[in-house]
Amino acid sequence: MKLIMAVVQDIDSPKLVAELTRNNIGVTKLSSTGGFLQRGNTTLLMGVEEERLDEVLKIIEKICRPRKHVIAPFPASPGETMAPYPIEVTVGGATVFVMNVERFEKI
Ligand code: 2BA
Repeated sequence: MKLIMAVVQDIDSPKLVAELTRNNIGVTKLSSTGGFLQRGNTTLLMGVEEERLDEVLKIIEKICRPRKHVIAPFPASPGETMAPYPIEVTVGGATVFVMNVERFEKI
């Protein structure tokens, strides 16, 4: 069994959760915050049998779109001067981690 942890944009999360659930893939949704943008995003946990791993990754890829965000000038760290110009970053589609599950039980 594998544990998939996917960080996705909030805007993609309802559709993705619905599609995973429709396909009988168990999913837990956590509210999270990106360290760089300090904006809300969504982290999904999915425990899946190895045979279904590619299927789940394809669903994530189909639904999660990369989007550009322009961020206003901000200090790199407290006390530092502002970056002099806005920065454009591309967020997503999704940041996905796949981990081996040593043991899985529902008690
Ligand atoms: P954030 O940390 O808010 O990052 C949002 C986007 O900002 C990133 O998109 C990337 O395009 C850009 N970015 C991040 N760090 C940067 C830096 N030091 N310099 C310049 N640009 C930077 P994604 O790469 O698609 O990441 C989306 C979200 O996925 C991240 O939100 C974070 O919550 C998560 N994430 C990404 N890589 C991760 C990792 N290695 N471990 C844990 N979470 C990760």
